[in-house]
Amino acid sequence: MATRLTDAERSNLGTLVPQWTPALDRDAIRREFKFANFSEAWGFMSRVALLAEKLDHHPEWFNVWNTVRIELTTHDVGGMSDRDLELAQAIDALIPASVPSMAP
Ligand code: HBI
Repeated sequence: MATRLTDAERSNLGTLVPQWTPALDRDAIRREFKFANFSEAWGFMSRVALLAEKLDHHPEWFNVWNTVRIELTTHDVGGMSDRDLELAQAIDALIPASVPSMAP
């Protein structure tokens, strides 16, 4: 069961998920990723898809060539929840180890 983010968590997003920004038009967080090419972007999306299935929480996303934009929100609570933070942190943990062009 997802829990809607509290006001304290909302004002602390910069610490909890520093790479993600609040969407301006809805109650969601978003992050844009740039890869070396489409193949790398698609490989990343495949890894995120497997992760999402495991967590039973799914991204809304958009891809053009080397760019992937992800938005996370929770339909079940009508806005951002702890499950969005969990998925965002798990996605961040995929980077950079599994993405050659994003390795340090
Ligand atoms: N993914 N982003 C997101 N939001 C949800 O509310 C959600 C989901 N994946 C599965 C899921 N809910 C299930 O718990 C069912 O409600 C379908």
